[in-house]
Amino acid sequence: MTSHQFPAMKNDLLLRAARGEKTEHAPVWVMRQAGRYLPEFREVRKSHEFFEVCRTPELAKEVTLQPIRRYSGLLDASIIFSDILVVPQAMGMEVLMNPGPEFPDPLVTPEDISKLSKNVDVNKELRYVFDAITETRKGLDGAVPLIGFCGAPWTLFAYMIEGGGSKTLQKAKTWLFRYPEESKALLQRIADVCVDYLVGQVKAGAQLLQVFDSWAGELAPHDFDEFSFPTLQHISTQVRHRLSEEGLTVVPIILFAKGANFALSKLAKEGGYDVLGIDWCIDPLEARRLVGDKITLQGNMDPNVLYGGRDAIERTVKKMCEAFRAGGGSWIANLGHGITPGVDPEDMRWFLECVHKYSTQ
Ligand code: 1CP
Repeated sequence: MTSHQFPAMKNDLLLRAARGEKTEHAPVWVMRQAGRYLPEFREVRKSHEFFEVCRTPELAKEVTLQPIRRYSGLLDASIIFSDILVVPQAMGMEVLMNPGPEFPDPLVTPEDISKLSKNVDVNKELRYVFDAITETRKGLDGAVPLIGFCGAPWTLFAYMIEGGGSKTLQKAKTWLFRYPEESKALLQRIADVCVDYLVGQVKAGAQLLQVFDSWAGELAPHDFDEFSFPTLQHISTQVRHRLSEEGLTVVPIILFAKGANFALSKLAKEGGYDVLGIDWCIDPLEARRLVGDKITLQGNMDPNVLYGGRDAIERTVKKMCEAFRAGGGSWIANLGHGITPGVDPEDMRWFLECVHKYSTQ
């Protein structure tokens, strides 16, 4: 139940796979499927700034639907067009996109935490995302489920301190090692906003949720355990608790902790997620061995294979499908990270066609 009435679902493959059911073929979607590799997206961006697209429900709906229209019948999910950095914005930080993320005033020392908003009202600050979700869900007309998402606390913490992308995360790690207690308090504060934000997305119409911990693999396993894992577990537990308390559908939750393959076993046992995303640095069969048979896996082709031509794409998809099938259990086909701007949209189509061909049971 949500507070809205939506069209009946015509394709619920993704929802079934996420709940651990066997499906006719692996449902497939691609991280960043609405984005710069699509000419129709670049066209919208010519006249609208990045966060303007996020903040205008009509535009966010349009770009979310672009890949669904272009690859009609081939994609099994849509993901709301937004960015993980809308959460730091809601917490009172300024974020620019040019072309990568830039924080003019990043957090430098723990004293700067006092500059963040004390009580973040997501219904006010992120209402535009909820409205975009409701509009998009209507616009999809039941074609495929709509995924809502947020960034994981550790990944957001890293951006808020680094002030943008970083190769080494030196500043964010300095905080972890020099100010561990202040860091944990900030991570927890971010996690609480994420919980409210994810619950609000389900209320607005999101049918699945994904948490992106893009920088998880930059941490030593013991640092991941200490700083990232507790907040990831807090999010899954609290979101489920709040959804059931408020009489909303307890939707499946996906965690993509990129590069944290060392943590797969623990995440499967104690993380509280229905689906675990994997990147291409682990064999799907090995991932299955680590997570057991209850969890759905998602992934995992190297996005750069999309630059290798049709034969390379077909060979790799075939191998990926064989490995996931050999492992047993349910899975969702995806790339091992987001699709990049230089990919030819027809090569993306070929990837989707190959998944349909080789993942049919
Ligand atoms: O000019 C543009 O249009 C900017 C390109 C772009 C796009 C299309 C950015 C800037 N964000 C997005 C959309 C986006 N970001 C989505 C949309 C839904 C979809 O998948 O189709 C999603 C899910 C994200 C999530 C996101 N943003 C992540 C997590 C996933 C990942 O790739 O690891 C991260 C780390 C970001 C930060 C971000 N936003 C944009 C860029 C270029 C980046 C990464 C910068 C960096 O390298 O640190």
